[in-house]
Amino acid sequence: MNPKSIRIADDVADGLAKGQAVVALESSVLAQGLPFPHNVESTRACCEAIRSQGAIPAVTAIIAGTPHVGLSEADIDALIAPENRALKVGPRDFAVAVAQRRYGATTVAGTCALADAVGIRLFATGGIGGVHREADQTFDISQDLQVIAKSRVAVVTAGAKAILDLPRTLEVLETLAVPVIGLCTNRFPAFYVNDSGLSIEHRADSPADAADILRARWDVLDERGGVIFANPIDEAHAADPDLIERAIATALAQAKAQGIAGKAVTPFLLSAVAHETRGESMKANLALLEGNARMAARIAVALAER
Ligand code: PSU
Ligand code: MN
Repeated sequence: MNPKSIRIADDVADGLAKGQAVVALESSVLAQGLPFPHNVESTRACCEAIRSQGAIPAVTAIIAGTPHVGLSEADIDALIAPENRALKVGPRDFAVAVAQRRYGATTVAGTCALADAVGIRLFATGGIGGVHREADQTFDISQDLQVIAKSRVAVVTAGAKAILDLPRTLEVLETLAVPVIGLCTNRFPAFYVNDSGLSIEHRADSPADAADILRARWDVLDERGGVIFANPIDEAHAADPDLIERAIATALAQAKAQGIAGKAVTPFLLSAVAHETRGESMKANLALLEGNARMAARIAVALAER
């Protein structure tokens, strides 16, 4: 992607030019993921968490046809304004959003592509997309996995979204040669819950150790692709696993009955789970977003120290 096509906010451009720590944030969670006002409050809290560690936050989106890295408050208001009908955008939607001067809220895939293009190496999200349950029937595998695999970006994520088929998501990440590193854990987290029961081979026990892995991948070995840092939600904010699994089963049945397909699946399931758990899943979602933002900032700061 041509970096000249991207409008970079002044503080972000300045930070990148000086080699300072910068952390990208997605905007799909703003426009499709969380209801107002939690969406705006959550993004503000994530930006604050990043600043508190000495890094610069950069929310990405397409604003009236121009890709942006670093949004103003006015950009965020415009992105979530119902009349602007923001699209959920990954790289496959970029050309259409630009050509048609649309607003686009970037998914993990979209955010990775924009971050990579401008040289932002750390990205904090809630949970990446992956292989959906029954993907053997639907072929529904998130664009996120392929784009992470080819972007020079490290994604800090609370595992993958719990609505997914987590064992198969890990298998596809292996196929795509994406390293998955547990942060202070050898267990793959399950978004709202800190342990999916699945093991992951590699771990890093500090931001400095995490940054060492990034330097080895990108500087020493000169490899192109991304890295996943699996950061479990802290115990105090984790949701009850049985409640979550029951809610997911209900949500999946509703999605099937209503014929929900394609990119509508993930937003539908997450909001159905929030409804079924009377907001418990959303509370966990807000906590893990902020925790991931803080951790990504720590790793970005460690990476910037040379
Ligand atoms: N968080 C939400 N809802 C979402 C997403 C995040 O609460 O829709 C976005 C993320 O940006 C993630 C994307 O990258 O959903 C995955 O969607 P899909 O499964 O369609 O690839
Ligand atoms: Mn999909």
